Amino acid sequence: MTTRDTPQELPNDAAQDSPALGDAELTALEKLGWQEFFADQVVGIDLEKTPPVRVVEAHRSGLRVQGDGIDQLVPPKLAATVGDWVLFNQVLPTSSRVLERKSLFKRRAPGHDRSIQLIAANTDTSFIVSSCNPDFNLARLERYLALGFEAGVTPVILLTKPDLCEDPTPYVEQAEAISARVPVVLLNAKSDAAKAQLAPWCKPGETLVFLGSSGVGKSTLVNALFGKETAETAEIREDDARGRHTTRHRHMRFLPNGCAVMDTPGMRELQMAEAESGIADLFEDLTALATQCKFRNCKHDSEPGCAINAAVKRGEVNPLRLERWNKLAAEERFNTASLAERKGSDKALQKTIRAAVKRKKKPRR
Ligand SMILES: Nc1nc2c(ncn2[C@@H]2O[C@H](COP(=O)(O)OP(=O)(O)OP(=O)(O)O)[C@@H](O)[C@H]2O)c(=O)[nH]1
Ligand SMILES: [Mg+2]
Ligand SMILES: [Zn+2]
Repeated sequence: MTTRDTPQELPNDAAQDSPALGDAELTALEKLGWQEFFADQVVGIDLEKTPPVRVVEAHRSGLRVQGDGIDQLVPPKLAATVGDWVLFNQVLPTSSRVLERKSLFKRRAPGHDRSIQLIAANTDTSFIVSSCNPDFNLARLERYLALGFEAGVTPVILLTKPDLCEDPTPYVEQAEAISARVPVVLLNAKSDAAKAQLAPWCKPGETLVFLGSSGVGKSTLVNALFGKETAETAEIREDDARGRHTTRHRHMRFLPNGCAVMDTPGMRELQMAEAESGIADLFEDLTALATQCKFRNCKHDSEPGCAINAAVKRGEVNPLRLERWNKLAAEERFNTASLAERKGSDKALQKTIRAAVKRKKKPRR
């Protein structure tokens, strides 16, 4: 065991935001969002030996986990993310078992190493936050929503800063037109009303995550829910309404009623991968129409018998939306294939290495 595998006790000040202890009826695990779904997975397991803990923060140096009387940092080698429930191996933390997830929000990792980055696990609601200002972008919202659907999480669009624009109606109309399945809430994150507007989703045992570009007000909304400054916020740039990447790492805080709230840094790049069904759900009307195209591999470009293009001509489908769907779907196919290829080549490489090791071990005659 290397020293990096040894759990480190956190300094006192790091533990100051531990779960709220106000509600005596909840157990320590329930305060962290423990649900039947996870309890069912640990029947017959010795929980003294491997107690359940939840990943509450992700740092470069590792993952902070909390459980009943446990608050530690685990080296980043553990393949878990914020929101995960883990059966904590106290001797070798990186060998802890990650419990099956209820949901998982992930994206293709930025940069060139073809991999998936896990963003948030076991969330029940994903709030996709956008502001009523020039940074509002339909295509970007659709990306978040498709990944939300793919994650198996109910997405809700939150439109902030209505107080800073003359008329928020066009923003609301555009957001509402994206999908009939996605509620849209217009709210001033700095107002007293914000907390009450989000209350329908803040249920005991449930986990919420705030996602969206930098500067849209995610941390301001977290503070609204807690009724105090628990998350750092900062003014956006005046020239282009972009944020300053104030929140640096993903972390969870717990409301006294046992609802977990996750804040995330604004994501610059949101590349689709392994999200085919999420995209299909978001564009369900187009997905359904596509089954009526003459050719199964129709690109909905200029092929004869294309049901989608016919619908565009009849004025039933917005051509710009069709363009965005085509682009997203093509990007998803490319990224998913390239990830699969890498996984395949990794496997092939491992096989070659194993074979070489075997050959080396064979006694020479
Ligand atoms: N007037 C007004 N200001 C808001 C509203 N929401 C957020 N702000 C302000 O917008 C700025 C950015 O808010 P943050 O909460 O830091 O944004 P964020 O999404 O957490 O940004 P990152 O942490 O960088 O990803 C702050 O100055 C907030 O006070 C709103 O609804 N109305
Ligand atoms: Mg923030
Ligand atoms: Zn077609």
